[in-house]
Amino acid sequence: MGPYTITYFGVRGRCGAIRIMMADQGQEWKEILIDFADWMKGDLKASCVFGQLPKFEDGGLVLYQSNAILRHLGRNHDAYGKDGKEAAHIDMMCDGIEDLRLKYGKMIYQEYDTGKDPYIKDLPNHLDKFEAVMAKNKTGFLVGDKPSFADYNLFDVLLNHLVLCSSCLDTFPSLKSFVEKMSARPKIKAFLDSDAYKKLPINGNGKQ
Ligand code: 6SG
Repeated sequence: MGPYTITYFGVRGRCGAIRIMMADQGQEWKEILIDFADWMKGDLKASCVFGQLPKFEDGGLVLYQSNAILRHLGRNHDAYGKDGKEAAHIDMMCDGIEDLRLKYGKMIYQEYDTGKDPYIKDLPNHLDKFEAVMAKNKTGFLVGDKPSFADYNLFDVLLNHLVLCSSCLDTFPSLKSFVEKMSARPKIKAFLDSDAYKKLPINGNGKQ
């Protein structure tokens, strides 16, 4: 497997979870950051299967779609459950995280000024679902007893939401402890403290 390469815009965005997962799994990867002017030339866009980034390369394998990339890393690094039943639950959680990520993206990119406050007000009605799963599993992870790609995905989305609203996990003890423990994993901590991570804004329009 590998070496891995990410081609994406200079944001955390849809590569936040992928990068955190690679860091925690002890992987090194190459970053190709594309600026807006280069993207607008259109050649790279035309070469992408869905006309969008991120693009991910694992040796000769070229992948698009951030969740497909996470699943691929899950298979490569034994982070996709211990059997088919766990894998199915991990898929289910990842799809639930995608629903929240899409709602967040819509608010950030399309209606930040009018939508931010109602979004924060409604947020507990989404976070409580993840809290319930996390509390029920009791291992500190969504499924099974070690991190899966869904955990890295949830962790990234929760970090973004803590920037949006620093108190958003105060009523969700299992999620709060999950974020604290994931943040303290040595390789994740080193990555989150790195300039490579800190220099990137969360979103492409500067809102957060
Ligand atoms: C945008 O939506 O970064 N890809 C985005 N935008 C460029 O021409 N389902 C897939 C997946 O999960 C979604 C891909 C995603 O992988 S991500 C893309 O390729 C396009 O469609 C959010 C992000 N935005 C960065 C960005 C938006 C505005 C300024 C910077 C890039 C530069 C200008 C427009 C796009 Fe830009």
